[in-house]
Amino acid sequence: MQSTLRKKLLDAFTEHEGEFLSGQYLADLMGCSRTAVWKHIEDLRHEGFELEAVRRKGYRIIQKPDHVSANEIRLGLKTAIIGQQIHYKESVDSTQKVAHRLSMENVKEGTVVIADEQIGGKGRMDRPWHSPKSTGIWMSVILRPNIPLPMAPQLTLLTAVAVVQAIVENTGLEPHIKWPNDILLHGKKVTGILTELQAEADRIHSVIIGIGINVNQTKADFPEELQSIATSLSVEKREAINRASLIQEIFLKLEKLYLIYLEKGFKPIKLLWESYAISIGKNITARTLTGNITGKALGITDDGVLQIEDEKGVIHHIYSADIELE
Ligand code: BTX
Repeated sequence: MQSTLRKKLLDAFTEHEGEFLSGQYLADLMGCSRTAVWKHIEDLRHEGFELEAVRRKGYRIIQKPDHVSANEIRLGLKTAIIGQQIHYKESVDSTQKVAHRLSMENVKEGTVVIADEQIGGKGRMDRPWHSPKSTGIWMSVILRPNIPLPMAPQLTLLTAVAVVQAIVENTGLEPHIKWPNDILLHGKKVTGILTELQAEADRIHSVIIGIGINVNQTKADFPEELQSIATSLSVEKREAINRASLIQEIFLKLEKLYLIYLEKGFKPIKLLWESYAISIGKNITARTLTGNITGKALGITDDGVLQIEDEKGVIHHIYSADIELE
């Protein structure tokens, strides 16, 4: 009940962005007394929202805190699918694990798990993902596309495009993508994406897309072994970034691209992906589980598979690897 009222309140402020809303208007909308509205407003204040209250005009939200719980993300959210359900945890082992559990319970498509901190954040092949408290975006999105299993890696590429577009939109920074899942700023990793599947036979039950973004860490916040390879948005931009606003932008871009993808397939996404990729046309080494392949990166196929031409002119198809640029 409380959370439904809260949602109504935040939805009203979202719809009337920057405007004053009177106590009476909100009371009518929420179906409660003006005193109850005032209590909700006070609660928001305690949670760090900056609100202005003016006699005869009402209330207006001036700034939301840099929290990433459902409230801050709901205020201003313009999507219809992604982020409509948010499970926020202050501290969690890995948002992927929580999302896997929720997905088994058949939660709605677009449900997102967000944590302020991960103790056991993971990358690909069970590598650790450093996810310190209150500085980054650590989240997992549950999707249920009706696509065959081999197409699932395309969603990693799609997500990378969405995150890059959102970063460009929100910060003006210009990140690049290194196949398949690294987003880099000035050659350093600012984002990692981990796509995991729940499938039966060759049908996908759900795709769990883990997104880790370094947002407000300082250089010193990174452990020594990451300092030369990792960076954050605020290090590059030299100012603090509001995480909730960036999350909203990611949801919006992700939803737009996802709907295009479901309707038109991977081709339009592929073109966008290639426009942000740094490796295409360059000499690279792909470190795969079965050995290294060095050559020129030709591009990706319509299925999202990386093609490398070695010095003998043989074209290799790379499904999974770490890439080094030469
Ligand atoms: P990856 O395997 O491509 O990258 C993992 C490697 O990246 C690590 O071995 C380390 O060298 C480096 N690394 C670790 N932490 C960071 C960091 N914060 N910034 C930059 N480099 C780092 C990438 O895997 C996929 C990461 C997905 C993370 C999200 S967070 C939400 C969700 N929950 C979860 O447990 N994982 C995903």
